Amino acid sequence: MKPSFDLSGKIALVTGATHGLGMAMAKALAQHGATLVINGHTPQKMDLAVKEYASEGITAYPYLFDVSNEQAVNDSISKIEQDLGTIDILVNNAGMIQRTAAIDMSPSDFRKIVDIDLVSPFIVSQRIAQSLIKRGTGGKIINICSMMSELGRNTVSAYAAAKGGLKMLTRNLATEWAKYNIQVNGIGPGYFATDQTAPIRVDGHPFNDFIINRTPAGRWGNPEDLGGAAVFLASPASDFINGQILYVDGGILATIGKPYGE
Ligand code: GCO
Ligand code: CA
Repeated sequence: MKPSFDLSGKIALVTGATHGLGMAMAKALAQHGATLVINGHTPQKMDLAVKEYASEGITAYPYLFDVSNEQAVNDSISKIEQDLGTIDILVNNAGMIQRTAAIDMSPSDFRKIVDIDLVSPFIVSQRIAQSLIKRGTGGKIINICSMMSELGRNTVSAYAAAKGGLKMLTRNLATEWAKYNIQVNGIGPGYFATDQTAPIRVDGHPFNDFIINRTPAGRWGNPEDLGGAAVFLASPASDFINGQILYVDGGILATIGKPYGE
């Protein structure tokens, strides 16, 4: 039997899907048949995003809510369920980064990053799992992790702590919800050309050359490079895969790196 990557009849919610990696993954899910629900928290960005999806023939159903606000998450998911039905596929993509040396990082900023990048995926996953368990036919949760789920780097202490935590949350939720036929996996993007990395990607910034040299593929990832992994982990083709992080990194984690010029 051919493995199925078909998402027809499924409802997918992608958080933080108004731009960047979230948008690229959301497009891929829709192109494979899913009904697409997008979350964002800025009305103007949301309007632009809906138009961008439409320009590619994709209907995106927009829901504005703050993923770190439990009440807002509960109310919005209930609304989505009334409007469209139970969410089958959740991509916890919304996240934020702050690049500040650990010695200067305020505890309140640290907490804010952990709240968005780690606590929010828990809140949204729990709410959606409650409905999936009630319905009883399973579903898919995909947590967007990072290179920083595995590696440290100067200036990203809170982000790395949160993304490392998200990897373990993935394994833990996979453990607890496997019996309901819910698969919880993660995608760990390497270094991608997005707005988030724009400040460290500018020509002449030492980090730009560093990443290109550090990545066996020799380039930054394009958001579209994530589509295949998202579709795979959302589809029946991955039904016996649970608690894994699939790194889409051009080979970074496979290697210690190489000296410049090699
Ligand atoms: C950084 C980058 C990373 C990436 C990504 C790597 O400052 O090192 O922004 O954090 O965004 O998550 O996988
Ligand atoms: Ca962009």
